[in-house]
Amino acid sequence: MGGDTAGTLITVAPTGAELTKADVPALPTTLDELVATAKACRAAGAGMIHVHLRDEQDRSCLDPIRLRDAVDALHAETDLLVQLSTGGGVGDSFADRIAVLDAAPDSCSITCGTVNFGDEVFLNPWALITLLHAECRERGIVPEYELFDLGHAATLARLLDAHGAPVHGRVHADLVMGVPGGMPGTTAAVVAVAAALPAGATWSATGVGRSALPVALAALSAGGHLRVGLEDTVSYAKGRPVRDNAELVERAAALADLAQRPALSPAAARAFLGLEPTSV
Ligand code: KMH
Ligand code: ZN
Repeated sequence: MGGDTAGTLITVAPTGAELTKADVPALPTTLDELVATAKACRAAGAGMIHVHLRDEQDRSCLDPIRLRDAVDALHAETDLLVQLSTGGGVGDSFADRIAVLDAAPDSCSITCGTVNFGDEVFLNPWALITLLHAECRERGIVPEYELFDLGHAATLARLLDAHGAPVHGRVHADLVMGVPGGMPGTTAAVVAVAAALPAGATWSATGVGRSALPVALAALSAGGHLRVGLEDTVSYAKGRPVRDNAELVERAAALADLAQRPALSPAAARAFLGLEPTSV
């Protein structure tokens, strides 16, 4: 299944594109809040941050200048790997989603197929997937292939067969589980998707909502890595809202310690994903 590293890559997804600050006050929606969140999550054990930005109206924002500013600020203030979302929100155009790469992140998400997304549809046609994959290789950006369904693992295999490996040859996927319309956040689904990945691929998993803990525990036991954050989970336990993103990273790091696969530092995460060490 891949992913048999001695440590655990913990990615924090602090904001997402769907929840509102009014509903979830702990959501970091300004650049200052994002940087403060990144520092706290770094201290708690995160190695990478998965970034969505918001505009003044709290909507998904793919403004190229703001994205560049965010990547620069996160690199200046932390040593986290910076992963930009090319998924954006369901209403974002393909052109804007592709232009995200101009901000030169370390990594970006590439979702490997269309999926029902609650009452909406998250569109990821083959042509968009192949274009993002090719652009990432051209620009030296490490993709993280987002899989919302078992069929997306088949699309990832097809992509690598037809268009070759990503830059540095490392294939890393992220299983996003429990989205209404996607695969369920269950141990059985973790095992099925992990088994369907291309040989040698590594993977993280995140469970939306109440599937957060079952998915994290299943992922650790199956050799996978962890993504946590308010993008996916707003309840820490039944009836108890998450305090902030760092609380979710702390819990993930504690689980990784228990599994005797402690959190990878950003430098170790960089090596794990095949990226060159930073010069600082
Ligand atoms: N906001 C979702 C529609 C990604 O970041 O690449 C898409 C998403 C996936 O969050
Ligand atoms: Zn995302």
